Amino acid sequence: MARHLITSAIPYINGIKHLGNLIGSQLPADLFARYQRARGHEVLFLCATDEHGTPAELAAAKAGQPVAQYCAEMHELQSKIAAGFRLSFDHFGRSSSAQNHRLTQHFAGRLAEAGLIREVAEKQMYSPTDGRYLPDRYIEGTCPNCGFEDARGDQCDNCTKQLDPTDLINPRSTISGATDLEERETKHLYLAQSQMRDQLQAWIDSKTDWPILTTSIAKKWLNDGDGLQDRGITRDLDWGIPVRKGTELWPGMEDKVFYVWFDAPIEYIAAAQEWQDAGKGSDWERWWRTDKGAQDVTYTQFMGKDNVPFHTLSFPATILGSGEPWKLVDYIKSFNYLNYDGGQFSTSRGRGVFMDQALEILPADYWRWWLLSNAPESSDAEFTWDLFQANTNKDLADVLGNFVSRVTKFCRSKFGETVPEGGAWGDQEEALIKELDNRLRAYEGFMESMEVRKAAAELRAIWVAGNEYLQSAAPWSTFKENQQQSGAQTRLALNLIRFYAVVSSPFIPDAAAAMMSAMKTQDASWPQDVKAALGALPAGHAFEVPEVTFRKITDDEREEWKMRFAGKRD
Ligand code: B3M
Ligand code: ZN
Repeated sequence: MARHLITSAIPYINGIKHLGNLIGSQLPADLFARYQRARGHEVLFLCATDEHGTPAELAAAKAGQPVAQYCAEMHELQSKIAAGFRLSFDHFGRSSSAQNHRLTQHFAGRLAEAGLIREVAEKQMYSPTDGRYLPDRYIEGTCPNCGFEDARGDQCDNCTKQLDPTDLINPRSTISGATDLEERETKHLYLAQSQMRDQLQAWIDSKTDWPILTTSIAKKWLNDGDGLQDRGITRDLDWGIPVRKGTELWPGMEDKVFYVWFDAPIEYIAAAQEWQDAGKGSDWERWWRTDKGAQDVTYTQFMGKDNVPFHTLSFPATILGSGEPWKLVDYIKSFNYLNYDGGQFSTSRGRGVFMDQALEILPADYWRWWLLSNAPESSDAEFTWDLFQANTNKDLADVLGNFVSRVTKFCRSKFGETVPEGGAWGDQEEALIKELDNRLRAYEGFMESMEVRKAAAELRAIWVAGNEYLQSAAPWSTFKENQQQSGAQTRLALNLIRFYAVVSSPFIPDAAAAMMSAMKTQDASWPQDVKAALGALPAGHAFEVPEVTFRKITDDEREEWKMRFAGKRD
């Protein structure tokens, strides 16, 4: 039994995420976690809300709430919505937890002892209008790298370059819009990533099996030296983790907090402590300390491409720099962006579908299936209502749902609600089993290597093969001449429903559970041998005809939703 530590990028607390965010990290991470569990492996799947930094402060101010209260409420909400999508986190933590405070301060202390933290007197942007410094998202302007006009003080969303507020051309305050900004001198802590350049380079170079999307971004910043400029890890903000050297105060840093991107990845570790402290598990170090069992762990991270520099350079610099035996990531699966109907999802303009709205209009499985089978892997992908309707109606309603309903209804009408006996399988059944076997092994391969679209395509082909078998075996015709043979065909088809439930459960867990319950079985063991698996429900085993597994999306609904989610005009 292998052991898999799996983390998804932790979503910012500043509101409900859209479907593009969901498919960029949490959903594929869940797919992988569910798959590894289904294969009998031990999994610790962690996520959390990212509660510090300017995104949190800005959103709380907008909501007119104290930040702590805003974060607590929004965490509950995000947690509820995640459950609605059946994201199977072992723990959904909070980066503002006491555990993360301690651990972040601990890492800072270790890094300081290792001589990897410098105190730098530097110029920061100060806004007299706002009466405060403007770090990160409190400031926007034109990206010096690509010319994008809405680059933020911490990063350009267009070219992914990490920025400092002073880099921006024509900067403006996002609080007041003020442009009369001035540079003022203040002291901050810098992580000396540049001293770890060789170590990081060697580590990245050793990752020859990583997706090109991941390594190309890492190498881009390594090779032009950019990502390894020493980075400021403190900020002039009220909300955040107070700057400490371990448990000691840090002279001169009394009014400052750690930068959100310093503490956020540390929350991956803290979430395991929270998981244990919440009584959900024990021995968190077994997952995170290579001197305490984690040397046997395979650690996989999921994230959108804009998060890659922080996970390939900054966080490893923290881990390696600590000189302690923490587990480093083994594989980073990163994603491109999902666009919405010819443009981008936009939170400010309410453009596109957000996670809560999605669940209001359709069950989670529809979204899971469409998003995963269209995951933005090799390039950006696009959500359109036409595609969504066409794909889900075909794959889920016409192929899978129809199979389940036809087989169970036919059996009920001719043989009753038990698996029929008699007859034997012949060439046609052997051919189907052979095809299923080939496809299942291919599916497993794609799931192992996290090729999400290819895995979905293979799963779809597995469903189609059953439908084609049913169509050509036609037990309803056979029944007229040879009831025994019709019974054998129907027995296979009923067993296929269980087989489909098991192999499809990582993608569509609710439908899979409904299929299992209709087949009145709890045997969710992964099919090692397809033929044996198709004998799991023996003659005489009772079942029931399930409610409609997947209803079709109508043209009226499609048009209504198109309008509803188009967003306000600028
Ligand atoms: N919260 C950005 C995002 O939600 C950031 C990820 C942190 S991962 C440690 O895309
Ligand atoms: Zn840019």
